[in-house]
Order: sequence, then structure tokens, then C-alpha cells
Amino acid sequence: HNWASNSMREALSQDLTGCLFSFILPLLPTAEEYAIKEQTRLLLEKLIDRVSPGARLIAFGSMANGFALRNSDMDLQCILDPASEPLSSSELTTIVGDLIRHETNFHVKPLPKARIPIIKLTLSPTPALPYGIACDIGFGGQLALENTRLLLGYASVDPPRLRTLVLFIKVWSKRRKINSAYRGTLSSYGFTLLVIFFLAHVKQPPVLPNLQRIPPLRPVSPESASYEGRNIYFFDDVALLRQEWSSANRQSVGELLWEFFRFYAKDFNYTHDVISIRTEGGILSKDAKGWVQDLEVDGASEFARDRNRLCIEDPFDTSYNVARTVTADGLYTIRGEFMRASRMLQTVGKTDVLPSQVLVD
Ligand code: 3AT
Ligand code: MG
Repeated sequence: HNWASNSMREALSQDLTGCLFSFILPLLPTAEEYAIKEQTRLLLEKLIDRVSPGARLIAFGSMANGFALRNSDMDLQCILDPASEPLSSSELTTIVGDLIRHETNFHVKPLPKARIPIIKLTLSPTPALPYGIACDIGFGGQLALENTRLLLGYASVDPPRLRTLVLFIKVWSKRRKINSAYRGTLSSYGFTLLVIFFLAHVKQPPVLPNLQRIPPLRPVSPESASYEGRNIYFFDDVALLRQEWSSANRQSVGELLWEFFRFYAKDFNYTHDVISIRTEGGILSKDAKGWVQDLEVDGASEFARDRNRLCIEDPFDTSYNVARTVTADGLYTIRGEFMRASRMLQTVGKTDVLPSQVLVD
């Protein structure tokens, strides 16, 4: 009996896997979209070069880490030439913002006072670009480039499973309206870390290795392994990893998705645990990190919000909780969505639930 239900489950999750692949495929960016975005990057880089000669614009976030969906925004980081005249990040934000406004059709919104000063750019839709372009240019904060490389490293180890899961979770979280750091829920980056934690630390045998714990092949100089006092080392020889790493875990994407939802619906200890993908076991305690649920009053808007409901330690900036934007309400909603999705996938086979149905009401 058990055998029958196991093999039935396997067959059903194979079906789900097939559905997931065909669901994701048409949502990926086209080569044309990549080309347009690359042209845009070059154009903006030229403009910035006028203000700060030698400055470079480097793509990070989903356009560079292997987890992009069609029409996702473009994250660019401005890296200044060390020999150039020093301008503060917020000065640059204002000057470059004015120049882009003057020279292009972009709608420009500089945010010089943000934690990392950025310029938000949007281009209205045209027939050639039916969704327009949304682009953020950040000044300062090289760590975003490093965590992009780390995610790209993970994406390259087991693309069929990690990429499919992350892309589905991104679509799902956007459609279910729980992917908005500004509205008290979690950024795509946060959801991606949830998936990596699940595959590298929860699953036994693990689907992914812990890239931050694989020793280097050759000694690494202290300068290249650290940035502003943070340890940014990880094993980044992707070609070698793809040859050498083979997971003993043979579960299908469908099965893993189902277990992912079930884990965050039922098993993860939201009250005590901090997700920390860089560590051996992947978990630290909130107490040990001093990440207690203190109320913080946001001076500008006087919104009281609680910071440490959901705790996901940034893989490099270990004092930073990537999920600090998640409010009590937000977490309640997110957990409700995990429960809903896991309930729906449990009935796969009884009713014909397709991935797309997990997304809609
Ligand atoms: P979308 O396709 O835009 O939804 P994405 O992968 O580009 O997803 P985000 O826009 O959330 O992800 O973030 C872009 C990058 O910015 C990812 C990461 O390098 C950095 N980043 C985002 N949020 C944080 C954060 N809370 N802490 C540290 N770095 C972050
Ligand atoms: Mg992005």
C-alpha cells in the first residue's frame, strides 16, 4: 500500500515538475530584452562618465544572477574610478539624475538620502518595449555585487532545480502580493535565500553545497577575501563545481517545491531561528544574534514597525537582517500563503492542481 502511494506520489510530482518547467519557460527574458537592457546600460554608463570619468555601471540583481523573469527591473551599481575627483554618493545621485533627465526620456527620481543612495529610472512602454524599463542605479555598496556573484554561483551548481524553484517562487510571491519590502513583506532576494537555505541545509542529503564553506584550492589573499571588514570569500570556480559536485539527492523539482512550502508552513521555527546560509548548520538563534523583536519608530513617518519577526542573515553583511522589512502582519500573510500553497499541492492528483492555480484565487 505504502509502496503504491509512494510511486503514485513520485509520478504525480514528475507531472508537477513537467508543468513547472513549461510554466516558467515563457516567463524568461528574451535575448532581445537582454540586448535592449545592455544597450541601456552602455548609454547610461556613457552619461555618468561625463560626470565622473572612468565610472562603470555594473549589472547586479536578477539580470546578473540567473534568476531574471521577463520585464524584471534592472539593477545597476555605479563603481567610480579611484583616480577620479571624489564626489559624495548623494552629490553624484543629484548631478547624474539631472543629466539623465536632460539627455534621455527616462522619468528620473533621485533618492540621495537612502541607506544606499540610488536613482530610480523608468521608461514608459512603447510598441518596441511594451513593458518599458525600470532601472535602479546604486552608488556605493559593493556587497550587492558580491551577493549577486554568490547567487550566480548557486544558480550554476544545479540550474534545473534551484533556478526553477526560485523563478517559480518569485512569480508566486509577486502574484500573491507578498514580494514587496516597501509593503511589509519580503524582497526577491529574501525569497531566494529561503530557497537556498532549504536546498543546502534543510534537505538531507542536500541538493546544494555550502559555497561559503568549501575551502579554496589555492590560498586566498586577505584583501580579496574581505570587503570593509566583511568576509566575502566563497568557492566561485563554477566550472569545477559543476564537474565535481553531484548531489546524492535525486528528488524532482515538483517534490522539492511541495516540501519547500510544507517546511515554511509547518516546520520552520519563526520565533527562535535565524536563517544563516553561510554557517555549518544554516541556523543561528535570534538570542545569539541579539535580533530580538524590538519596536523601532521610523522617525520620518512615525510608523512603528517591528524588525526581527523573520530573520534572514545576509550571507556577507552578517549584521544585516535581509527580512527586516517584514512586519508582524506581513509575516502572518506570508505564512498564510505558505500554508495555502502547501495545502493546494497536497491535493495534486485528487484534483488536477497545476502550478498556475497555486498562484490565483
Ligand atoms: P526582481 O527580479 O527584481 O524581483 P532581484 O533578484 O533583482 O529580483 P531584488 O530586486 O530584491 O532581487 O534585489 C536586487 C539585488 O539587490 C539583490 C541583492 O544583490 C541586492 N539586495 C536586495 N535586497 C537586499 C537586501 N535586503 N540586503 C542586501 N542586498 C539586497
Ligand atoms: Mg531586481
